[in-house]
Amino acid sequence: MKRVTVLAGGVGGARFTRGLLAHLAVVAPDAAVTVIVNTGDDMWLDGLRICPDLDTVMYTLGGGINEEQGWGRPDESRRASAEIAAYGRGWSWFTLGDLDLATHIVRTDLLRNGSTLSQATEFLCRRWQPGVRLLPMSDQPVETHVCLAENIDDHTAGDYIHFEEWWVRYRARVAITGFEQRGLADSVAAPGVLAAITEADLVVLPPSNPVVSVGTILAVPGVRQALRATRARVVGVSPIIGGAAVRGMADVCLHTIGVETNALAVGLHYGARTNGGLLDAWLIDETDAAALPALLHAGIHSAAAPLWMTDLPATTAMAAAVLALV
Ligand code: FO1
Repeated sequence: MKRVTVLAGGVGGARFTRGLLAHLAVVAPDAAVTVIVNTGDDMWLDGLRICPDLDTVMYTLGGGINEEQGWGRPDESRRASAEIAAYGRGWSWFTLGDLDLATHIVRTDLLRNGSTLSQATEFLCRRWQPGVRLLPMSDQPVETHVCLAENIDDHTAGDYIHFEEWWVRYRARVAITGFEQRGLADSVAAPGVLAAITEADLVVLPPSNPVVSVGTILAVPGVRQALRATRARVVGVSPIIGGAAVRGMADVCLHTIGVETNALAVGLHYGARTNGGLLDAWLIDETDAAALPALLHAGIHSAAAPLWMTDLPATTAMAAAVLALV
């Protein structure tokens, strides 16, 4: 088990990877982990390039995360964003803490001076030392937008708003008709991304949002082909426990693309590798064990284990269960 690659979104993927690193430190100390991160949540705000999932993984693995929130920094203040709001600028409902702002300022400075997102990410990681190679899925900008199905505030049905406005301002409670991932078709996998998949010994789809996080990475041209071609075993971890999304509003996202919110449906959505899909194996929570026969019947080698990511021992045990599957 020398090379492990994780395709991660934000909080769920970051917490799982922290457990994976803890487990590998014991069973495979010389393993190298690459995390390919969703950049579809990224946006320009206050003239700064915000990369929520890259920062969440970097802070979580680098020891700088606000543990309760799962994003941003602990012991934050919001003096600068209050001043921006006083000018009537920015997104008053989107917290850009003073410490977090420094990350966006440094990244934007690097981008404006010719760095790619990969290079800027590598630079930021020199400080945080996440213990993994952190790769954006693409160096081209990709932004997930949602199409509103109803009027709200100054938006009307049919308008597209950025995913983060839907997710944070409206808590995904405003009906949408679908997602649009701007820039995705023209995007190119960032340097090292496809090789990190094809040359891995193990690829993990962690319990991130299967639609807007893992799904976005899978839609980058070449990624699915790399997953189909890789010599690695591809193992997924269900983000749905007992018919409910572990985190965030993944159930709303799944419903929007016509996938039921349960561990079996998401496993079938990713599909069995022996049947044109992506998964060699699928880890579900013990409460969903009744789905095991159907998953096996679909050609997906599966097992049940506790999947609540309550703390580091829990995520470490999850990682052990993933490795035991292959
Ligand atoms: N999530 C929230 O629910 N409220 C916020 O105000 C918020 C601000 C924020 C700022 C920087 C950042 O990197 C992430 C932030 N997030 C916030 C989390 C973000 O919406 C999620 O991490 C992902 O975009 C979805 O997984």
